[in-house]
Amino acid sequence: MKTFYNHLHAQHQGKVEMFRGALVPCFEVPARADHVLAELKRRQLGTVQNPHAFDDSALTAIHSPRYLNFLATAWDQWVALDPANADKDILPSVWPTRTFRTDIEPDNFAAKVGLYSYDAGSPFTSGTWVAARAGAHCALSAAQQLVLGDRASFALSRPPGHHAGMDFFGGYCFLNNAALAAQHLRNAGMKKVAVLDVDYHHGNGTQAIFYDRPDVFFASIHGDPRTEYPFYLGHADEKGQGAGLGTNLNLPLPRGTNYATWAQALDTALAAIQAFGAEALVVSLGMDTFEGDPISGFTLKSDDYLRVGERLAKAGLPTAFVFEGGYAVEEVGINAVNVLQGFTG
Ligand code: SP5
Ligand code: ZN
Repeated sequence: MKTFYNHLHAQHQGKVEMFRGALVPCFEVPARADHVLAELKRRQLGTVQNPHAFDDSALTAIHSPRYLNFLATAWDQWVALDPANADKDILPSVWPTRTFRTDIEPDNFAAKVGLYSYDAGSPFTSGTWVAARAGAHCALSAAQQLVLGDRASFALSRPPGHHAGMDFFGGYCFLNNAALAAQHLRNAGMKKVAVLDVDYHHGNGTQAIFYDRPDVFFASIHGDPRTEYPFYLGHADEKGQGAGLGTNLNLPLPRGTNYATWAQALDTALAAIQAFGAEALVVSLGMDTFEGDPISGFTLKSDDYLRVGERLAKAGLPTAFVFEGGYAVEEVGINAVNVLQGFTG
């Protein structure tokens, strides 16, 4: 299995995020990817290479031009406000909620940041655009590897992607890597593809991007949004709309869910993906279902991830894994590589 990795991920290094009225150290740190890379090398699981180059137009297949333009210029706009801003991250503080207009991009920078985001937990830093773009290229390269005929591939990228929508960031995510990978497979001629999101948090961005699409099935197993982030999407009654009705499957589970129950949901999701007739699978591989995760509530153990990989392999589909969340930094490498090892056998 080929892994696509770019050291530029480390350019995205947030300082603090908003939590309960205080600024706390970021959970989504560069060391997460470093641990996965080290474990891949330690176990000699496949090869690691740099992503291929892609034109920025590859990104407009999923994201809006005005959002991409914002991401590309946000840091310079921020520092132009005040040179002292260079020492601080950008954190949104104002948002357009119901009854506000979102069709006009404000000139005010803080208002722009709010237009393109939905939480105060996702700092935008000096290196966020460079890292996110390189990460997206990892995901596109992993998808391309399936087009070339490989059984599996891995995008070891950060920041993660599944909370990012067509034109917004949030949940530590800026570009939706899994959606970009799925769209790349479609553009390459695969008629039906599926995204399976096993991150602890519902992949609201991915769901929204494909919600009315009949050609991309989205399935997600996650903490119940009534209590878990991202709160406002991810309920079981969200089934898709229009031509996409029936191509969205949410399997919310309560805090405290163990592997036995979680694995039943995984079988349900894989059966639906088979019934849909997907030709390839993109897995949003979040490792925050782990019992030791500091911000999540499931109780999966490290060995369980070997079984997860085995179950995914049984679906028999070409599979691109895309790294998402997982904040138990010391264990995230072992857990992620266990999935890949379980898959490859
Ligand atoms: C990709 C991904 O996993 N994003 C998750 C974003 C979660 N953001 C909200 C985090 C809330 C932090 N709660 C801290 C609890 C400390 N006890
Ligand atoms: Zn997550």
